[in-house]
Amino acid sequence: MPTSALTMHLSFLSAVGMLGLANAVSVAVIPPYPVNGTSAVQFALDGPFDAPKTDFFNQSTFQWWYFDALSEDLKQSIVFTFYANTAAASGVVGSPFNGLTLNLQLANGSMPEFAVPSEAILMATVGEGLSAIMNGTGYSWYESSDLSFVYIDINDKFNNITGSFQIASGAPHHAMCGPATEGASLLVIDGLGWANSIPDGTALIDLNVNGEKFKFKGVGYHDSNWGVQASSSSESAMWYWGHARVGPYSIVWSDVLDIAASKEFQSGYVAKHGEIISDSCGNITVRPTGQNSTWPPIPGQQPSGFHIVYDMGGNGVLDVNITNSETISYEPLAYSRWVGSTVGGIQGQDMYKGVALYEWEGG
Ligand SMILES: *[C@@H]1O[C@H](CO)[C@@H](O)[C@H](O)[C@H]1NC(C)=O
Ligand SMILES: *[C@@H]1O[C@H](CO)[C@@H](O)[C@H](O)[C@H]1NC(C)=O
Ligand SMILES: *[C@@H]1O[C@H](CO)[C@@H](O)[C@H](O)[C@H]1NC(C)=O
Ligand SMILES: *[C@@H]1O[C@H](CO)[C@@H](O)[C@H](O)[C@H]1NC(C)=O
Ligand SMILES: *[C@@H]1O[C@H](CO)[C@@H](O)[C@H](O)[C@H]1NC(C)=O
Ligand SMILES: *[C@@H]1O[C@H](CO)[C@@H](O)[C@H](O)[C@H]1NC(C)=O
Ligand SMILES: *[C@@H]1O[C@H](CO)[C@@H](O)[C@H](O)[C@H]1NC(C)=O
Ligand SMILES: CC(=O)N[C@H]1CO[C@H](CO)[C@@H](O)[C@@H]1O
Repeated sequence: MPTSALTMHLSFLSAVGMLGLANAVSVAVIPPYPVNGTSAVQFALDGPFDAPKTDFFNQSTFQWWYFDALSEDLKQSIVFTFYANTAAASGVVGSPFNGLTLNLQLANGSMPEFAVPSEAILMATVGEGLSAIMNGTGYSWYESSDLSFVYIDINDKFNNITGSFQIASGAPHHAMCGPATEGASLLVIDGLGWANSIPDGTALIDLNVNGEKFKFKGVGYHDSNWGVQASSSSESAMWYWGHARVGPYSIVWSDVLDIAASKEFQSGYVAKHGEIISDSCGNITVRPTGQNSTWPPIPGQQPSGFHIVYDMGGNGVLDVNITNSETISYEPLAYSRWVGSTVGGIQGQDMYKGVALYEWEGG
């Protein structure tokens, strides 16, 4: 592990210690089984942005840290999800408590998927950033204290995958409906939280997958979700979520429909040249397009793309169309994840092109 996150991590921690800044560091161990008791779960920003949002994980509390990247020709993509309490997070009974999944879209069109159970997760929060070792898996990550950089180190002996994944952020982190200030809401829907630490960035992927090179430079993204399973109305909700680039704009959306309550919760984010130009709730509408695009969606229907309209007040109306290029993950009636191309911009101004990675989740 020459450039492993662990090595960087330990040398960083000892450097911090020598500088007498040890109070900026907090360390946590998430055991590979639930802890009995009532967890204190955070849905408003209180402390380090990317830190675990519960004091411990009981049978029903969960969190995952998600990282993705796609190539600008839409032919390659990669998605990592690192889970604490996989069963509560995914609803898949019998899952290992801690674990990770890795989805690849290879240039030849095949889409291998890997799942690796983990022992304890060792975590250290420094500044706003979180670094972690998924013990016993060969996966670990290091994130800088200002969220400008993240590095995943892979030495996976089970699947014979080695190499690295990194993102240099190009767009500031944000809360659900505005800037990431103390106390800002991180609540997507009752029982589900969201912290978007890297809305857009330049990604470098350099892996060796069972002897084959998997290497590209593209667009990267990182966020985290957490929640309490039993109380979550996400059970009866469906959502559209995704991130895109179109010309100079970095865009992140989430448009959630609570089906039981018939209520829609929308969150939009746009940055340009590394500055947030709009970040709000209630002003962005995401709708499926093409032949099979009923809304609310009928499970099983596959639209051919999405139309996003975001009223940014004084900054104009962002209007973007996305056309699916490839379905990169699919669970019948429950979930689709795509990569696609974008066209759009601010109405009345220059129009641009770009790429996107996005999903529909049926709850
Ligand atoms: C947690 O609760 C379960 C069920 O009540 C019990 O079987 C288990 O021993 C408890 N675990 C601990 C560490 O106390
Ligand atoms: C876990 O903690 C949450 C509080 O955040 C509580 O609602 C839930 O009932 C607890 N689950 C168990 C199995 O104790
Ligand atoms: C694509 O490449 C992978 C890795 O080399 C290989 O395992 C797979 O069989 C290939 N798929 C196709 C459809 O050629
Ligand atoms: C993590 O793995 C290392 C190496 O196998 C082991 O020494 C250590 O005890 C493990 N830590 C935890 C908390 O499981
Ligand atoms: C793992 O991949 C390497 C190439 O990186 C190859 O030489 C080796 O045979 C593979 N090992 C197994 C067990 O497949
Ligand atoms: C749009 O966002 C602004 C700023 O967050 C907010 O004040 C306004 O109420 C929102 N409009 C709607 C229709 O929700
Ligand atoms: C997106 O498509 C809709 C029709 O589905 C069209 O009205 C709109 O102008 C398009 N926007 C852009 C930016 O192309
Ligand atoms: C899955 C699904 O709903 N497919 C439909 C998409 O639209 C075409 C044309 O209307 C139908 O023939 C498919 O059945």
